[in-house]
Amino acid sequence: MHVIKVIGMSCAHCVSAIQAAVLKVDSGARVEVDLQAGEVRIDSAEVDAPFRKAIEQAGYTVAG
Ligand SMILES: [Cu+2]
Repeated sequence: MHVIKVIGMSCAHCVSAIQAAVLKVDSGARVEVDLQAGEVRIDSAEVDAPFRKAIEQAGYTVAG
C-alpha cells in the first residue's frame, strides 16, 4: 500500500485525473483519493516512484 501526499487536489475532476494517472502505471491498482487529507492511497505491487511521477505529470505536486 502506497500513501502519497498530493498538493492541489480539490474536486471530482482531480479525483478522476489522479485515478487515470495511477491506472496508467498499473491498470490493476486499487486507488483511493482522499481530498480532505490530501492523500492518494494506492494498493499495487508496483514501486512508488512511477506513481509519483505520473501524478506530477498530471499537474499535481507530490509532497515529501
Ligand atoms: Cu479538481
